[in-house]
Amino acid sequence: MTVQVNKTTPYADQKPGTSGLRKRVTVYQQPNYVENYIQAIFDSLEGFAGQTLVIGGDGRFYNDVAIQKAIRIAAANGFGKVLVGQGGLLSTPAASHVIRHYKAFGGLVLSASHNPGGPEGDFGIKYNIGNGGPAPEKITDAVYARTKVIDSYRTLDTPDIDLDAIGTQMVGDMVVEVIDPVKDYAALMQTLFDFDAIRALFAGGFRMTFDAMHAVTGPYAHAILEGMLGAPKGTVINGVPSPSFNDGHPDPNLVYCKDMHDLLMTPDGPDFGAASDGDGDRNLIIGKNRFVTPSDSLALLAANAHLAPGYKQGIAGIARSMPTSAAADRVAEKLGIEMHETPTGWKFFGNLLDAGRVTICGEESAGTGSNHVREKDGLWAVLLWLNILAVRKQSVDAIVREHWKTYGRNYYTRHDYEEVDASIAGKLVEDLRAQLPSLPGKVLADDMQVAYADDFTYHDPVDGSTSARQGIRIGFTDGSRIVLRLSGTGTVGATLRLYLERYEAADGRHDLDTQLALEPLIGIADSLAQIQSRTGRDAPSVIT
Ligand code: G16
Repeated sequence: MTVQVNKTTPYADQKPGTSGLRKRVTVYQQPNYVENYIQAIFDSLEGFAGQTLVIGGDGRFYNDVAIQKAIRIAAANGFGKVLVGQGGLLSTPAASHVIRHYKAFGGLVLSASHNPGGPEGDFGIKYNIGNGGPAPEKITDAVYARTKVIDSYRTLDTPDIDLDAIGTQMVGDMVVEVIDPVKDYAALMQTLFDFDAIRALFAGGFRMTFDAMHAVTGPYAHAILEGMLGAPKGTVINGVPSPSFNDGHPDPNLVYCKDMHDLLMTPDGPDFGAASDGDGDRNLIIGKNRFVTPSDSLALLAANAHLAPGYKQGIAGIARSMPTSAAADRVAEKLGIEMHETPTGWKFFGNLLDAGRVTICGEESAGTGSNHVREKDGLWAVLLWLNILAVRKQSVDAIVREHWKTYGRNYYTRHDYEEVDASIAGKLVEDLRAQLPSLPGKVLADDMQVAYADDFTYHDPVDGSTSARQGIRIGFTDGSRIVLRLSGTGTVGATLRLYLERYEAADGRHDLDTQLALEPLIGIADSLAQIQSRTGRDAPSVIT
């Protein structure tokens, strides 16, 4: 079949962010926008002729259109085979597993994660390398450079393939295999967790609600929780993926899962509540009367992972993104294992996982995962929690309290200011950065003394690469921290993220209201950065 080489002109805005290229659907619908980006990815790679490419997405609007284009471009560029999830679906962690399991060259993950979907919503394309994880900066930088000069793309003139028919079809000389999106992932989960113990937990009357948010985890949660683990039907809610997420916002936090949170706070509510996001890599964990912050969840999972068969030998180390609270650091210290602080973005964990230096990773942005794949994994976190609950036979609340008694509590919150004018946000960060050298030693409100103030630079201990300007950190002598950075996943204007953390020792007070406990730091952050006056906002858009 003749390969078509079509002329195109570059788009100036195809710079990958924290996690691939995320834009409004309407941006992606411009002529050749998808084609340019995918061709730029392939142009930045070497050695894939005849190899396998995995393609999957979270089922959002435009998923099917982009997948058909990607398949044709892959065939015209010389891939030997494409593995694609039935209906175009593969959760992000499942895509990572499929890449690893079938030793694919890499994969295209089509998702804008927790961002809203539908014709007016967001879409995204991310390239993952052969280890199953997001491409490192070396590749994403090369892709961006290529998008700026691209003048042609390769494709074939072939009909759409049937994404619903499991089995193989041909596109030119390339084989396309449509696979069950759940099967391989579910089998992997069975190797990690004690399914008998979790089954016994449900059989004993343990009640759970899992909100799939009309997104990709629905089929996975139905199959694993209700199918394999015997949770009663109805445990999974909103379990049918919808291209617009039923006009919802598939972000599993206390804003978009407020109903579930409120239910868990009632005396008759279930024992355990959980949710996952658009593409299935984030998680929300709530026990009866106890919301578990993502930072605490990372620390708790690391401290208890040995209770699950897949981790019974113990864990090699823990990694967390810089803005994530230091709760996990205390666990690593006690276990005598390595602890790593990386920039925001799951791609920074890949080298540490590949080198066997860490087993569990996590981020404040509701992501936890392990070396079983190279993405964060929402259902994995839920299953590890269930495994721990089944073994310890205690409530989530009791486990959390015991943890704080042993390690102390890191009060933690994140304040987001969304859709701020990008130039105002940029200037705000720049001005704060300029103040940093003068801050160490200064005593600010409430007798808080600054211990250090810098813009985080990461030195990857595995490949020696350096990533600078990864977020402003102002640390205090009592272990408290203020972190400020601009999000790399928003699609409109700029999102300012302010992260606040205060440590309360093991014998300290652990029952304060989080926002009250952090009030002095919130005040200091605002007086240093003048967020409210400069943005004209009197409150954050979202508090997590
Ligand atoms: C992505 C990345 C995460 C990051 C999060 C927020 O998650 O994979 O590593 O923590 O974005 O990033 P930012 O603070 O730059 O917006 P996801 O779930 O959106 O793919």
